Amino acid sequence: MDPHIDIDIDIDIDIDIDIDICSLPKENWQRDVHAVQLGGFWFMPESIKPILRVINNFKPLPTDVIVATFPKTGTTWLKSLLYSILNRSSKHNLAVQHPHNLVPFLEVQVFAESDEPLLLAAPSDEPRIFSTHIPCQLLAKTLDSSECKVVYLTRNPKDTLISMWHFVNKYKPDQSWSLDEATDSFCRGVGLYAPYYDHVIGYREQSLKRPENVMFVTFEEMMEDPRGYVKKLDDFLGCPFEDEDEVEEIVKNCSIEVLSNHDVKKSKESPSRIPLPYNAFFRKGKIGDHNNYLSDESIERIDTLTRERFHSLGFMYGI
Ligand code: PAP
Repeated sequence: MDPHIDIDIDIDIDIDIDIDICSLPKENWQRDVHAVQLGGFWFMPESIKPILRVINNFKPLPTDVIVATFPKTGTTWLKSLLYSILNRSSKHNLAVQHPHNLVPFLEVQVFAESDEPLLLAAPSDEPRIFSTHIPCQLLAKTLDSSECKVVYLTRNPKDTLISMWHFVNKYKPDQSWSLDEATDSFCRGVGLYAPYYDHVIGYREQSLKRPENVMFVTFEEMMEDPRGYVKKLDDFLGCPFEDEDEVEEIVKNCSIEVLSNHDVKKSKESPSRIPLPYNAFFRKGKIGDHNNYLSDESIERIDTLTRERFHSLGFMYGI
């Protein structure tokens, strides 16, 4: 990956808190499911208010740690890793709680209902760990206002698309969504928190501008060397391990095999404010699953976009 990337995108867009959602541009994401556009990104209409609450009310503490991701790029995995790194003896908690409860989403859980954050963590808990899918372009002011640490995880666009397509078809079976439709939406840049490319580029740029505060990681690098990445995350967060066995233990406890096999993960319970079974966030967790689904034509279409959107900027990732 070329670290000397030169990206100039419009970051830090001003948004009016009293925005009329009906006035926002609307576009088909799936058949009969519309997304609305805010600040150049697409969201479900019901997500707009909570997102604006986060943008306007979230005041990160310098000790906060934030997991930032585009959906389906490995959020659940990174949550469990960071939770384990920051709470060294976390094995039991990971066995009985979902990573989405241990590391709540700002826009889905913490600011779901009001401008006041829900107290999901004890006030004395430091560092607090939150997560978000909100693009950097909308959150830059908030993140810049604090010395908090942000870890952004991204994933190959084709595997990200396939993961989302499976997720939607499994958990919203009434809205059968063909892979061609899903690919088309992805390439048009319409979807949850989409366009994917702008999302990645925004955080990538921040990580280059503020490397002490924003760390940019890919699913593939982490999958190929999980031990090395646990140590890198650890160094970034300023709490280095002294014991290699601890690193090994964290990698094992956060593997998809271990995480998805805890009894609670197999139950029908839902993580707080997320109306889906615990196991909805675990499927294969592999690199390259798109090869089992995408046609050569679709692969070429996405790769062309990846070259245009990433490679032309010197960011040699995603193909
Ligand atoms: P979210 O953004 O909706 O919270 P997220 O966790 O980012 O979802 O994505 C789920 C993907 O991460 C799934 O990928 P797949 O569909 O290609 O299989 C899921 O399997 C994968 N995943 C979840 N936990 C882990 C883990 N511990 N290790 C590796 N991959 C994981």
